[in-house]
Order: sequence, then structure tokens, then C-alpha cells
Amino acid sequence: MFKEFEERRKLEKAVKEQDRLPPGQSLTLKFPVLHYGAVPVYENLSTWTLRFWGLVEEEKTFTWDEFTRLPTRTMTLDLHCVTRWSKFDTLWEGVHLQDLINQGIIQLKPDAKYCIQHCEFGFTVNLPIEAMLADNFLLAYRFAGELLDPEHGYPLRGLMGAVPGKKAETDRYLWKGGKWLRSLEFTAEDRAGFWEQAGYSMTANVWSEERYRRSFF
Ligand SMILES: Nc1nc2c(c(=O)[nH]1)N[C@H]1C(S)=C(S)[C@@H](COP(=O)(O)O)O[C@H]1N2
Ligand SMILES: [Mo]
Repeated sequence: MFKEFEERRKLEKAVKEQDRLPPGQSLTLKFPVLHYGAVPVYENLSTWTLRFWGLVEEEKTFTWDEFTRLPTRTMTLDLHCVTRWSKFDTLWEGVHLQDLINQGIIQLKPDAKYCIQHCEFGFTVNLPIEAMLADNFLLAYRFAGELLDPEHGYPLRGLMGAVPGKKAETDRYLWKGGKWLRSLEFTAEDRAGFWEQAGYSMTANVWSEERYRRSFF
């Protein structure tokens, strides 16, 4: 117990010195679970699909087999939760939206500016498309080499983190990645998602500590 406490403090000091600890955050060695509502149960993935719709040249729907045959990226990211814990050097594998666009698999219409992640049970979260095209966002289906745990978003989640050591304008809090992701809707206007409607920030930049919508309360 004491050893773990010491270890945590030592690691926190190190990331702080590397300027990787955003204001108001502290380091955790655990992987806390946070979401509203129930964890969906999938008996199998034969009826699971992921749909790309809205302002796209052509709507696309992938089955699990099709989606997991797409090229993947492996990324190491620091995760920053708005509830003030940060988890460092986490390893993810999944599909990157920029790769789908580069390969012509998904073609966005010129007026597409925002993307809404739609998840099981109607959960939504909004981001500007450029934040999803950056190197700190992934459509992730493996964590540390394994398929996701149900409570962390199995089979697929949006994953928002920060590239270690690279402070970027696109670094947002972890809630900007929807667990149990089922579709991506591209829009011209920004539309508040589930937590954003509850008073959380539309922009959610971790370095300028955009936790809540200032004008909301
Ligand atoms: N579908 C869904 N995804 C969600 C949420 C949710 O309520 N539903 N909560 C978000 C919040 S608030 C956080 S902090 C992260 C937590 O991810 P984790 O449970 O893997 O730590 O998931 C995000 N994705
Ligand atoms: Mo959260």
C-alpha cells in the first residue's frame, strides 16, 4: 500500500517535470471506469455494425469482420479525465479516421465540420472533425494488446488522449471518446452531446482546463 503510494508520487513528479500533467490533474495507476447507465452485453458481434453518415459522399456501414480488416494504427496516449485523474502511456490499437479518408474509404463533404459519435443507448459526444483527424484520437478496439473490457467500451470506442510530450490544441478530456461506438455522423454545425448538454465543455481542452460550459450554470 505504502509502496504503491510512493510509486505513484514518483511517477507523478516525473510526468510533471516532463510537462505532461495538465492543470488540476493527478496521476493514477488504475484504470477507473466512468459512464452514465448500463454496460451493453454482446452475445456475439454478428449484428454489430459501424455506420458513417451525414455529410459524407456515400454512407458506409461496416460489419465487425469488415471493420477489423481495415488497416490499424498503434498509438501510445496519455488519458486525462475531467474527474481529475490522468493515466499515462496507455497503448491502443484501432482504425484512424484520417487513414480511411486518405484511402478514399470515407469521403467527407466540403461542409462537414463536426462529428457526432453515436453510442449504444443513445449516448452522443461531439467534436470538431480536425480533433478526430489528429494523432491523438482513435477508433480503438485493443487496449494493451487485448480486446477492450466491456466496461471500457467493448467492442469499439472513440479514444481521446494526448500524445506523450506533445502539447496539442486537439488534446481533450477523455469523455470526448464514446464507448460502445455504433456510428459517426458528420455535420456542418456543432451539436452538444450527452455530457455537453449536462453542462460539460463543448471544447474540453485539457491544457486550458475547459471542464464546464461557463455560461451554462
Ligand atoms: N457510451 C458512453 N461513452 C462514454 C461515457 C458514457 O457515459 N457513455 N462517458 C465518458 C466519460 S465521462 C469518460 S471519463 C470516459 C471514461 O472512459 P473509461 O471508463 O474507459 O475510463 O468515457 C466516456 N465515454
Ligand atoms: Mo468523465
